[in-house]
Amino acid sequence: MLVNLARTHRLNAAPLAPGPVLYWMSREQRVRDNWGLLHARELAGRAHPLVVCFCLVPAYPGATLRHYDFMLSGLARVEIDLAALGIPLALRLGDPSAEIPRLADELGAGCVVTDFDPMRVKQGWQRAVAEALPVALIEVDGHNVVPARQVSQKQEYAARTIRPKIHRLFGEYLEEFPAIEPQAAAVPSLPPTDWDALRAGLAVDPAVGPVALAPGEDAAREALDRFVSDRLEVYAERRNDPNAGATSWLSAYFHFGQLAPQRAALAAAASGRGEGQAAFLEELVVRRELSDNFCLHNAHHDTLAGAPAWALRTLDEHRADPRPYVYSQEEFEQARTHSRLWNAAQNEMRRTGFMHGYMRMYWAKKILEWSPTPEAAHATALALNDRHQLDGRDPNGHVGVLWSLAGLHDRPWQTRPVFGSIRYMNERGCRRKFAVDQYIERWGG
Ligand code: FO1
Repeated sequence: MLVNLARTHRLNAAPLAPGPVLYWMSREQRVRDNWGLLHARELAGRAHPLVVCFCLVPAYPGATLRHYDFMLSGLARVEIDLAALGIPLALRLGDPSAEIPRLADELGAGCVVTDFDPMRVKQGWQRAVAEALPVALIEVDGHNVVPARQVSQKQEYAARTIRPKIHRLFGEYLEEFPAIEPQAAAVPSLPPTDWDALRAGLAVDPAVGPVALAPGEDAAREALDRFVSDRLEVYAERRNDPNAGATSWLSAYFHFGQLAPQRAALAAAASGRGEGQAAFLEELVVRRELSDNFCLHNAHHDTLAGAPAWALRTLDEHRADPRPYVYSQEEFEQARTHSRLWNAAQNEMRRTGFMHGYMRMYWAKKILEWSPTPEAAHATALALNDRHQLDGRDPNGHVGVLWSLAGLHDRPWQTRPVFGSIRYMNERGCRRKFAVDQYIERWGG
């Protein structure tokens, strides 16, 4: 087999029948380095056709034109690259719970393969599809180097508990991707996608517009190559300086599946960039897989209720503490706070679709301090993150917000007003770490 079966997981008990194979692409929107597509291709073999489907949901929760523009440009490339391999792309518009079983029925599919995704929305779609299909639905983890279901069977406490589990299996799973074999079997003829008509039919908020990041698999690979050759060397030392431009800027490519984290891990592991390599692999593999582990095993991953019990208790004990400032979601969104540093971070995100990782922590912690309740703070931070960040709606975003506001994967610290024992950050601390005024000047406070 081309694909290690430990990366696969059956989502229903229906049989795997001989016949066409349908790959329902969703989280992994790429043709190269895609374990799900490779597994579907090997199941189809020479005898049966493989058809790829992407089901476009016209109003994915919280997404805006910024996200759809980036995603659809990448998918148009996917269609071209699949065609070069003789594999058709069926683009369906609507709810996957209905569309995928319908297409599988039209094709007389013998099985359906799809991407592992721990998010609530995706899990709901997959459950509905698994129940409706008369044939096997097989999930493939094309996102984690060590598949999430192999790393751990429970929610891990912190990076320190998942790290040894990942490290133990890392060598076994960090393998080179095989090339996908072109398809010679006769395939059902499908009309090419009318991308302009699709764009015109979207029901998304155009107020948050496209950003400058180049979309698609080729652009993602170029961005990875540039990062490894130009910035990985200084990554360990400079990644926490929001002015240094030393981060990878790859998270949007990972979120939309235009780049496999495993491809980035292979490139970093082969780079020979000592400390930078180790620091990047920690973020890319340990922290990223910790986020998938949390969302997979915590049914409340998208609300404050997902936080650890000690954190919920301390936030509750400080519920009535007077707040130094109280802002509405709209005031936060428009960067109308008293803090020039906070406003600058919000502006960076609004304009570029990307806020520096260090500022994301400060930004979210201040939303906790300046909101009427911890629940309102969580809702505001998540809504703004999902609306403006190109990598919003991702397990990493959920974990980042809960880490900042509610002690997830962290421990209790010294008690303070509003925060209780949640780790605190302030502008003075930022000033010790980097040139705050330069950052404010760049983004406007
Ligand atoms: N996945 C889909 O299968 N269909 C969609 O129409 C779709 C829209 C979409 C818009 C913004 C966004 O950030 C994500 C979107 N996704 C869509 C899901 C995405 O591929 C990711 O899998 C999850 O958000 C993270 O796991």
